[in-house]
Amino acid sequence: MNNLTKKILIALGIGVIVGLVLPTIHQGTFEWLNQYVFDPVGSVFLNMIMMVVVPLVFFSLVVGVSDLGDPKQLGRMGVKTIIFFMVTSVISLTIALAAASVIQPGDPGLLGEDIAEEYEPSEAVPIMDTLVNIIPSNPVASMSEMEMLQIIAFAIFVGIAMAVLGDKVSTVKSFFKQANDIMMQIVTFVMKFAPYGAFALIASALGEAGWAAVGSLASYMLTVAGVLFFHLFVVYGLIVYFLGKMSPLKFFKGFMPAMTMAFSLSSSNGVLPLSMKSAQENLGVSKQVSGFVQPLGATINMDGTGIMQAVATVFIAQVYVVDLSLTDMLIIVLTATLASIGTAGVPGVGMIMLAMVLTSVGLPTDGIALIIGVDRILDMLRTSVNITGDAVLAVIVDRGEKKRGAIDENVTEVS
Ligand code: DAS
Repeated sequence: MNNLTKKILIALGIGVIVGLVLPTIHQGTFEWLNQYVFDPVGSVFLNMIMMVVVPLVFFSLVVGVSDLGDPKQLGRMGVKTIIFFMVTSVISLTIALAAASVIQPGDPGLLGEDIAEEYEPSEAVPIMDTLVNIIPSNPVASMSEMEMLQIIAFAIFVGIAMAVLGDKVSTVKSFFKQANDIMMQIVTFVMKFAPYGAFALIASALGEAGWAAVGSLASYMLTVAGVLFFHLFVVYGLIVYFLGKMSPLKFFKGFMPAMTMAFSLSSSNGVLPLSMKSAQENLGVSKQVSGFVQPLGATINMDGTGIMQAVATVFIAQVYVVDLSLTDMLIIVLTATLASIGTAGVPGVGMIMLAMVLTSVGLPTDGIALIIGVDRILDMLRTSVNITGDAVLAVIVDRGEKKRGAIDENVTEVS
C-alpha cells in the first residue's frame, strides 16, 4: 500500500471520528470548525477536482482516440479490442445501475429533508433530443457549460480527424499529448491534497448527517464492492471460460500477482508492466497481443471505474430524491463508457470523471462530498477489476489470433 493511500486512509479514520464524536461533545465547536475549516477545505478540494474535468476529458479523449489510429488501419485486432471493451463496459454499467436501483443505498434524508425540496432536478429530456443534441453546435460553449456528452463527441471527432491526418498534424498531436500530461500532473497535485480534502469532507458530511450517514456510506461501499466482485469473478470468469477456453481458476491464479499489485497501487498504468508479465508468463498470452491489448486497455477500458460511477450517480440521485429516467441511465452508460476512453489509469481519476457523469445528468457535484472520503478504498478494488478486464481480453484475442495462425511467437510487433 503506497504512502499516499496510507495518509488518505488515516485522514479518513480521523475524519470519521471527528465527524461522529465532536458534535456529541460540543455542537457549537463542530459548527465553528465546519464553517471555518471543514467546508472551506472540502470546497477547495472539490473545486480542484472540478477544475480539471473539462480539459482532462477533452485532451485525454483526443489523445486516446487518435492513438487508436486511423479507423481504416485499425485492423482486426484493434476493432475486436475496442468492441470487447465497449461491450464489457456496458455490461458492467448496466449491472451497477440495476444493483444500485434495487439496493437503494442512498438515504433520502442524508442531507436533511430540506435538500430534497430545494433541489430542482433538470427536467427529463426525451431520448431522441438527447441523442441529436450530442453533436455540439458550439463546442466552446459546450466546454464553458460543462456539457459533457457534447465535449466527448467533439473530442472524438478531433481524435479521429487527427488519426486520419497522421503525420500532417504531428505538431498538434504532440501539443495534445503534452496538454494531457499537464492535466495528469495536475491530477497528481490534486491527489496530494486528498488526505486533507477527504478528512474535511467526511468530517463535515458525518458531522452534519450523523450516524445515518455511516449506514448509507457503508451501504454505498458494499454495493460498489458487491458489483465489482460479481463482475470480476462471474462476468469475467464466464467470458474467460467460454470465449478464452481457459479455466477461470487458472486465469485468476495466474493473474493474481498483478491484481494484488493493482490493489495496493490504485494505478492501472503503474501496474502495467506486471500485468503484461503475468499475462505472458502465467496465462500464455503472446507478446504481440499482450503488448497491444493491455496498454490500450489500461487507458480506454475501466469497467471497475464505471461500476463505481454508476453506483455513485444513483446513490447521489437517491440522496437528492431525484428519479433518474431511462434517458438518464442511457446518458450515464454513454458518458462513463466514452469518458474512460482517454482517462489514464492513475489513482483517483475515477472520482474526477464521476464529476463529469453527475454533470451529464444534471446532478449536483457537491454530492461527491459524501463519498469522496471513502473513495480510495474503492479505488484499490476497482483498479484490480480494471486491469483484469484487459487481461481477459488479451487471453481471448490471443486465442483468436493463434487459431487464425496470425501469431508468430518469435515476432515482437503486432501483426
Ligand atoms: N485508479 C484508477 C486506475 O488506475 C481507477 C480509478 O481511479 O477509478 O485504473
